[in-house]
Amino acid sequence: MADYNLAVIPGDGVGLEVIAEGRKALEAVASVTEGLSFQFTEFPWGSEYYRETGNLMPEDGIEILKGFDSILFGAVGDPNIPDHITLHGLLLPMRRGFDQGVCIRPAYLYPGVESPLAGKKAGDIDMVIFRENTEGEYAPVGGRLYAGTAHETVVQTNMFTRRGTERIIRAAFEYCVRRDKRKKVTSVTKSNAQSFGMVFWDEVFQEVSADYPQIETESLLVDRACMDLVRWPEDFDVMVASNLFADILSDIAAVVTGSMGLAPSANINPEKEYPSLFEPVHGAAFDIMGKGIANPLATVSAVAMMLDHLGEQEAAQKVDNAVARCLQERTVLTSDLGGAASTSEMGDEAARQIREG
Ligand code: GGG
Repeated sequence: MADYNLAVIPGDGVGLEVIAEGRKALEAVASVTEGLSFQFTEFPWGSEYYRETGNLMPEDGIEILKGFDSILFGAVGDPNIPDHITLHGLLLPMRRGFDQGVCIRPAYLYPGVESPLAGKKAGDIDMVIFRENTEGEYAPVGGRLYAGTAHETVVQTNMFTRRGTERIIRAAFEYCVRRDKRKKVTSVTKSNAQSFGMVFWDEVFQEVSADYPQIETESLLVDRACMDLVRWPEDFDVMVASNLFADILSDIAAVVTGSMGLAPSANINPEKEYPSLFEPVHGAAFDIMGKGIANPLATVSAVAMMLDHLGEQEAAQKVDNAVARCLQERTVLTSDLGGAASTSEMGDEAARQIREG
């Protein structure tokens, strides 16, 4: 048990709405857990800050955040600023600056939640996606020449390092060993087309898998993996994929388990040299921002992942159980799950469940 120093960055759009509920969950769990407390420092970084200063975060933003135990992040994106400016100005510098190479995205079909896929029962879909988080297709490597001319030339290069590739694949296997489930790791690439980077990924997957003979393995092309996520999602246990592929796969996984509003994400610095970052998978959600109807449970589940990473397993379990009870009881739910509750009513219910659990 300890007093944790948390950096809170609500960011943009519905991020501002759901992060307030994430804080409520942390305050609730602290109130029922002996010796656990949190100090919050909130940073107003994001698109408004960009309009005022020309940057999404201060130049020394990474330095400022370095001393915190963890970062709770909302969302980034603005209808009037190009997405590549917002994403590359705030979230990606933190993932790279803090060497958060391991991104963990669980997707579980909870009791009380209906999948859009026919015939799926609670627990049928239960997978954890491991996303390489600092390189691959997100590497800012490339350039643009002769802009606006007939010779306009654009290069965007994927980057795969042995360190980054082996680290994420090994993290997926290690997690699979600890997880009390089917014990299979699926690697997803497109090595028939991407004959350098993804062939390399497949080779590293083979090498690492040799250290885990007790774990079943499979390698799928990304198009096949997308089909299977929709037609046979129960076949997946732990998946591992590159930065872009795993981002897309985790959106499909979130939707087949009932809602983007339930999907949490942990951006982990495995060596714990720097703070890790916890966020909902969803973005700023321009279509519903400001309406107070976003589902905050993805953020509450991200809070549980943060507690687990900090070594507060008992507190993490209290928060996870509270989310499961909210969904099973179905008395207070946001509209994505068929209810009529506001974001803050849903957050209050999660906090009540944590306190009374
Ligand atoms: N809460 C995360 C967020 O703001 N997501 C927006 C987004 O586009 N993220 C891209 C990514 O995670 O790679």
